[in-house]
Amino acid sequence: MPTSSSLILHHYPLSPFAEKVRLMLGHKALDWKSVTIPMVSPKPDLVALTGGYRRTPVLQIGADIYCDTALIADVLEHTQPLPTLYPEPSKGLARTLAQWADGTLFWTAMAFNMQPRGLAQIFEHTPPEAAQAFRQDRSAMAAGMPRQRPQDAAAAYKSYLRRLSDMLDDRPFLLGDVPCIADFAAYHPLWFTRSRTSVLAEVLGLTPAVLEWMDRLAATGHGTWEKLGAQEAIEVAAAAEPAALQGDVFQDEHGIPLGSQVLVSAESFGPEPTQGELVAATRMHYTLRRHDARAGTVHVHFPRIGYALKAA
Ligand SMILES: N[C@@H](CCC(=O)N[C@@H](CS)C(=O)NCC(=O)O)C(=O)O
Repeated sequence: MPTSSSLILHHYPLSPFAEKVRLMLGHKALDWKSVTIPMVSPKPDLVALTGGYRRTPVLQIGADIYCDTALIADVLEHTQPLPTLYPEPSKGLARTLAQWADGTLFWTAMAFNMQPRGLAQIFEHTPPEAAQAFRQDRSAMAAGMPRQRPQDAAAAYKSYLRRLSDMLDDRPFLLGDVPCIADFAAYHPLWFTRSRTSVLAEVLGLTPAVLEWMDRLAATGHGTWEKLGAQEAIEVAAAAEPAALQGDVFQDEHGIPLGSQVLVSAESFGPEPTQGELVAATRMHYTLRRHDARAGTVHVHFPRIGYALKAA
């Protein structure tokens, strides 16, 4: 069982999905270390750990590397079970609502946030090349994905905010008296509007109950953290052994046996695959074992939902 002080989050301040994890760390009052990663590729120090995956954030515990916030939430729950992110009796509902928020709500909010006025605010203090590099990097990541225009996104965003507001009519959090995974997932795209593209934040004023709910979640804080260098994080991995795998390591859906060289990649947005030996495919997660010249032997973990597994 990892101790909370061994948690290392690879992230950058502007990232909404990172804000989701920072708040979950606060919710569970955890201690963690913070490695700041670049906002755009190349990310050589991160990729030394992940073997290819470049999205943000990534959680490291020793030589175990956890990709995707849905998986990171499960790892935090295991590390510190209380307060739970999955209160009964609405665990299934909470996960399903969180998936909607991380997908539909996130992409709608970001299509709205990234309209020219929002982009101008994000990059107002940076050289024009930084904005250009960001646009190029993100359009390469989004190749093949449907693109929503800001005008269409604005209408959908307002509807989604009204739906969230309806849910908050008679309760402080989306599914009850305490926050659950759905609250953290629905919060982060709205946090971006409110704090990073605040020139557009009047849209949130239409639903005051949502703003009050955001204040309640923000009060959770980010737990206790200190900075760590990227090279030091790699040294932590190199000095550690991956944690032992749990018993039920194989649910085969692909006809690819354990021990095979495989590629795992996100189904959309950021197709860079990670290659390694498939050492576990549980009901919910894949684990790839790989060797890196700098990080040594690491286990890289992915959720099954949202990721494609192929023979290398
Ligand atoms: N499903 C992923 C989505 C992660 C994601 O799309 N993160 C954005 C930042 S908020 C990203 O990776 N952007 C490109 C980058 O940071 O390089 C998760 O839950 O972690």
